[in-house]
Amino acid sequence: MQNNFNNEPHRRYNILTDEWVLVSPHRTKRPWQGKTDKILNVTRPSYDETCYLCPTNTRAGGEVNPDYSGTYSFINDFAAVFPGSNTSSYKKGLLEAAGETGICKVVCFSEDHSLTLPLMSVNEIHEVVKLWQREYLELGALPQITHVQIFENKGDIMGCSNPHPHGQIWSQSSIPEIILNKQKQQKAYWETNGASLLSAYVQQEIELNERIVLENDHFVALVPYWAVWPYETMVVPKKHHQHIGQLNEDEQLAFAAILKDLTTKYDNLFETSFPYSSGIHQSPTDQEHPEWHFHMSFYPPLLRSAEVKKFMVGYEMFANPQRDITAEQAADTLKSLSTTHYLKTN
Ligand code: H2U
Repeated sequence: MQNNFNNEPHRRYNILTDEWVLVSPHRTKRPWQGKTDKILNVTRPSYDETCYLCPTNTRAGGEVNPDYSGTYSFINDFAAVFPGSNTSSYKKGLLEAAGETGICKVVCFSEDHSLTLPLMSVNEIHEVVKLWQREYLELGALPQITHVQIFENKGDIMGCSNPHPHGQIWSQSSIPEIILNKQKQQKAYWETNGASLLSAYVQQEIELNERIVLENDHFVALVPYWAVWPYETMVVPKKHHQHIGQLNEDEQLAFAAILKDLTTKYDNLFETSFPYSSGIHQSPTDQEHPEWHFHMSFYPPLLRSAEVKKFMVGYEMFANPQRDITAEQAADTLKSLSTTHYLKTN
């Protein structure tokens, strides 16, 4: 490790968003007398008659779920955007607004209410990957859709409304800001170098081997050099794929396998069902985007234990993101953890 980055404050550059993060590793020594969040390790039944997402149950909007097994997706009953919204654009002086349409979906990963991704088999996660592929391709093919955001909120401290294993997809008529930033950076690199920014980055990370947490034939999982969240990771295909729809069968399985191992390590870190928001960033669907290299990011909020959460407040709200432990320290910790789930070793 060059310089004294494990002990001294420094800033790191995010090549994907053109932003900086302040790293202050010496601050991990400060005492914590603030808020703690008790995360309850409850075991859940495979079927819960009060759950909106379990098979055969009636959802909040009155629809009845089929008796599904495996994955199941449906249009969100409380969608943030919907088709046919016809609010027109508005501009008066400095005030500006624009109408937005889209389709929001809920994707159940399994009929089994008690599961989470790390507790599912690779074959079951493979079915989730195939569902994400189908949804991305089908929604992205609609003329009014230019962007498809796949994500999961896991754990109630991440705002997840229900423990049933599920994620969401918001597809919409405009391309959101974070995606536009990442697109700009990747396009500039592509136009100058004729190669994908993330291919070059992954190559460098594999050579250095300081932040790689997991690697298989087709994917790496690493703590990005510019990580903001304490145990943030990024899962990247080694091959330059613009979107998840391009993964062949072998690659889908490798993706499922690395997701299982990574989320298992997360659970093992504090021996709890580890909360996070994860999301897939990939090519918008308005036109061809050769510069895009798809990747999935995990942003977990926990810092020191299952009880102490990182807050994005103060300096982070007013200046720019800041972290305490370095990306290398986080990667070392994650690397050292088992890929056998702690609930399956007892
Ligand atoms: P979160 O757990 O990430 O909040 O996702 C659950 C989504 O499920 C949420 O967006 C939707 C909510 O609108 N939902 C339905 O569409 N129907 C229901 O009956 C309950 C929840």
